[in-house]
Amino acid sequence: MLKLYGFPVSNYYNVVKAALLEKGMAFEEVQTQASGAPEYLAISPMGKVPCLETPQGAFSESQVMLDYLEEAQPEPRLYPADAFARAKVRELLRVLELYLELPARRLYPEAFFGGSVSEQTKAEVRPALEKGVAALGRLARFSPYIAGDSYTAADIAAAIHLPLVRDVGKRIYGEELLAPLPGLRDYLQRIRERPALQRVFADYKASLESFMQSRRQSG
Ligand SMILES: N[C@@H](CCC(=O)N[C@@H](CS)C(=O)NCC(=O)O)C(=O)O
Repeated sequence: MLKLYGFPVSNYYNVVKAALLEKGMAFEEVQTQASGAPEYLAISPMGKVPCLETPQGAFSESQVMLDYLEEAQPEPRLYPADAFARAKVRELLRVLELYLELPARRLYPEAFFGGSVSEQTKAEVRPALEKGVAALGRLARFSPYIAGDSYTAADIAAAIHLPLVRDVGKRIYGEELLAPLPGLRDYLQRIRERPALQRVFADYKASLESFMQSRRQSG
């Protein structure tokens, strides 16, 4: 059986978990924190979560996991069959990770964990996020899904990463950084209704308090 290493507050873990649930694949969740311990680095070379263990071995990187799951079990599809349409979904996934989630992540210590981030970092991240939002605006269709008429892996990533980017904007800059994406609010509400995402968000909520406590204890 597949084993998914990570924890239910990790957004990248949750993307893969939602894909497994959408596909109805059997998997075991192995509660794991990111770690530099040699035994974890042996299965996740950067020490990050998630890590996916398969009967043939383990590997890291959530987008690689999404590809693997699609190849291992094509139905129900999370990528279009057409090569170009599939490339557009992967383009959305990259833009969401590289140009929205990653810059926003630099602000998580202050936005979510009671720490502080330098004014310089805030000044650097803001234009980066604005550029990422503009890029997403050029790609997102919301008609009714982010890539067009079918629900894809990019919808899962959007449902999980974009609320974090939105909250960072509000908490750090006091602004709606995602305002240039008309239709986003309704779209997010709509896709959150999917049972797989409901389960992921319910598990997230259930473990948030103990996660925050452990962050506070570790300083
Ligand atoms: N590109 C990676 C990002 C994974 C990632 O950043 N995970 C976070 C938890 S949400 C993590 O492990 N952080 C600890 C670290 O960066 O060392 C993926 O898609 O899996």
